[in-house]
Amino acid sequence: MFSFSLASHSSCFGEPHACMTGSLRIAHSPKTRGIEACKCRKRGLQSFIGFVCMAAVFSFLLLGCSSHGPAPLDGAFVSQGALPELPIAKGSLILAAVNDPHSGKGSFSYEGHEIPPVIHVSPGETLRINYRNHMSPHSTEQCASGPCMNMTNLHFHGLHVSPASPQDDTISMMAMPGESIQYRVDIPLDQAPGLYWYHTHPHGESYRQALDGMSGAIVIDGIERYVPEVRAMKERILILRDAELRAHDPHPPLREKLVQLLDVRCSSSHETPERILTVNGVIHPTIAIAPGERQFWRILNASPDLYADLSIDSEQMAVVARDGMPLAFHDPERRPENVEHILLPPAGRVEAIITGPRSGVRASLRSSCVDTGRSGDANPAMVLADLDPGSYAHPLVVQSVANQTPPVYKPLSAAFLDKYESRAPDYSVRFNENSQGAYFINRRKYSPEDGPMTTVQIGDYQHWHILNDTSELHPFHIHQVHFLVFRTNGKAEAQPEWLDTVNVPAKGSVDLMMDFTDPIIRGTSLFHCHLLKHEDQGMMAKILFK
Ligand SMILES: [Cu+2]
Repeated sequence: MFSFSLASHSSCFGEPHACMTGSLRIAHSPKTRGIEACKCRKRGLQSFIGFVCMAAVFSFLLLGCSSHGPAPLDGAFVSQGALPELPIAKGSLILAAVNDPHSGKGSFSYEGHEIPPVIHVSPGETLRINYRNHMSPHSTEQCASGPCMNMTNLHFHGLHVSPASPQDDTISMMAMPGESIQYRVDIPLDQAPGLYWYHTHPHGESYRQALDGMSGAIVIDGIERYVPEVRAMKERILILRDAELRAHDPHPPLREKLVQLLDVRCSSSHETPERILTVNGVIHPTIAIAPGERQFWRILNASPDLYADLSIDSEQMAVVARDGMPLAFHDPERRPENVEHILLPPAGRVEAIITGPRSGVRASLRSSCVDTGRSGDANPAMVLADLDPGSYAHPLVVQSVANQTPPVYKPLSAAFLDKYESRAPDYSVRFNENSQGAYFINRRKYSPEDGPMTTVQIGDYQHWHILNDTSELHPFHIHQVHFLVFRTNGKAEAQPEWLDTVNVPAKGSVDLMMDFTDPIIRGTSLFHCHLLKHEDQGMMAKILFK
């Protein structure tokens, strides 16, 4: 149907600077000039470029110029272009788990498109999801212990909600292919407003489903009550997910070049990078922002195992919230804080005010190399997106309706914190591995039949000590609970932060003050490593909140 002669025209489609418009645009940007796919006039590159253009055309036709942003990455050979906006769902929705008809991979389907919505819900409301498992009982994919069974469920990561059915129950709620589950999640009135997320949590299959992109953002509305200045700003959701470099990519160097894969050997890991990070499904998109314009970016690392150490050339990020929790939530005096970079482990979120670089200055959002340790995966530096004043057409400010509910604060005095921080740990968690590549917590491998590894009485705070006995990083996560990270490797944090997922250094430790005060959180729940391959292989344990 198409031949390489298409690409031997003086430009792919008569445009010297773009293969085509729309979601599959392969656009030039000054930072990537010299590596773009569309330099069709360079004869030495004709065959290669011809293939790229043909693949783009083919993908374009397959996917029908969807107005819902880019196609899934495996459909789009190269999909650099403007950052797509994501569909929005309000509080009550039908979500289906499906197998993509082309790749066979797991995917969420919402309103007929394989693009997970950003779910908006307010404190005091109920989130209702009719979750239907339309995946095949005969998977073509491999999970932790063989072919995937395509069982699935949902976890509402970071929300302070009940771990009992029909809420954030990832233990007994499970839909096999053909089954549905109904979630009714009561969002507490004092839920901190910010960026949370939903992802599947079937033990043994979590990694595969997260890698396939079965996740989405949840916004608890009302952050402007804590940070009034964001109300007048253009808001953007940025979801980082994975694109494979080698498995299905006939020309891996192109993807590597698109993200300017650098510092491959910065890590003590000897592994070769296998994946890169995309933003809202696009490799190295451009984000329109005028010089001096302030935008509110809400960034989620939805990768099952890649860290993102984020920075923006020439600009600082003014952090507003971490893991959904506004900095002001526990300290009404705290204002947005400028940082040069911020480390997001898998599952981590940051919300920050970003200022457009001054006129004539080019800037990119980057992830620096993260040394994941001797037995960790390669986690190289790459460019995630370009900030683009040139593509800025008109003011994009969306005036949100002001939430009139007064903010709830939860301040804790220094003396109060010191009481918990100075006492001996109430509980210790040890991440272990063995030489056969098995993963444990406190030398136990998780089994769904296990009873709780520990029981806590709801109503108080506790000091937890998390030790990493291994030669690689592990992010610690506990469901339904935020904790204050007050010590790393035995050293007091200069600025302790409230998180729900924290990196634990290789052969190191963190000390946490767990907030077990919420009477809603009663029942059996989970804590685990958020490198989901490790979780699938047993680095998880149950906790009973009594
Ligand atoms: Cu781990």
